[in-house]
Amino acid sequence: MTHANTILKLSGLGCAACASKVEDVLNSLPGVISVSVNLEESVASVEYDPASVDLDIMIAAVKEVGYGAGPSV
Ligand SMILES: [Cu+2]
Repeated sequence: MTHANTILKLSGLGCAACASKVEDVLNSLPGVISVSVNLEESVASVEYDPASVDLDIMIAAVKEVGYGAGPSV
């Protein structure tokens, strides 16, 4: 399994509960290996298997739980 890392820019996070909601939904995606959300910077750092999951899937999953997400660049 190959590993890749990406940073997602998040929006709409109000508190630590929002951050853990985003963390949970990303962690639930097949192919996501680890997730770390930084609430102050509103970013999620994701380690994943690019054969199983991609940025579009992650962004859609975050939007589904009510927050904004996009690529960091
Ligand atoms: Cu919150």
